[in-house]
Amino acid sequence: MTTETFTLARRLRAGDTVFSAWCGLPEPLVCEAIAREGFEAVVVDMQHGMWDEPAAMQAVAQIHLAGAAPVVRVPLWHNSLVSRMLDWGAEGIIAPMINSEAEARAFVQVAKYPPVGERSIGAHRAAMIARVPDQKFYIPEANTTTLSFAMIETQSAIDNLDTIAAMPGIDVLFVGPADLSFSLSNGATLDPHSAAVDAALEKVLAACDRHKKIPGLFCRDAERAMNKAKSGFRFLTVGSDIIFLRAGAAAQLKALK
Ligand code: 3PY
Ligand code: MG
Repeated sequence: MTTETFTLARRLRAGDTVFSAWCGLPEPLVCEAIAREGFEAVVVDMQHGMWDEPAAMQAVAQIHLAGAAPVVRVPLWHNSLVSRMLDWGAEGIIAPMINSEAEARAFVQVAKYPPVGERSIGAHRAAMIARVPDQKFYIPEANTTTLSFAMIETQSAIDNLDTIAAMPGIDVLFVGPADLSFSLSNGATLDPHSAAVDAALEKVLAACDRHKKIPGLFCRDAERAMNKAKSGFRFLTVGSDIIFLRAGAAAQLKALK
């Protein structure tokens, strides 16, 4: 018996492109409703979103039961949450601001079991979510059935792209274009679509190609996501729950005028 219900890693490793939703509102039902519209993955954003741990644990289960892959972005420098969220059934973990080889290694230590890292044993909830009898079935495959996303969002990360991408156990280089634009311009420009960001995206694609890693990108809308999927990015997030909600409310209000 295998963890066949974990589909995201298998699909991305096979070369598929996956579009994901992104949720910051701390309500599992919002994630479930969005997943049920047909998104293939949903990110629970514990960095800038308002999630606490019990709600995030519930969201992971509800996203999975709604047929999408749950991915969690942990808060900055919260490596202890990485294996916790994997233990609760996340198929992928996004770690913000991975700027150096040492930070990539520290992330892998908690995200992957030996011999790749030192993730601690205790995946009882993940085994339930994966619908296997117990963790003995989940653990041997977990290094390949779950994904580590290193966020590339600073000048230092761009400078250290090759050592981050080469790190065994880092599966995805996931670009945060807002922080990246701010860092590349030394705090002068916040523009996720800037020419400097686009140039850095080409470097990320090339590093992924060299090191056989999966390129990912945060996008504010479907147009940008489609456009960047064409250039080679394969895990693309589209908007967010709050963007969808505000756009829906604004459109209805406008129609009343
Ligand atoms: C960024 O663009 O910096 C992100 O982290 C996306 O949420
Ligand atoms: Mg960011």
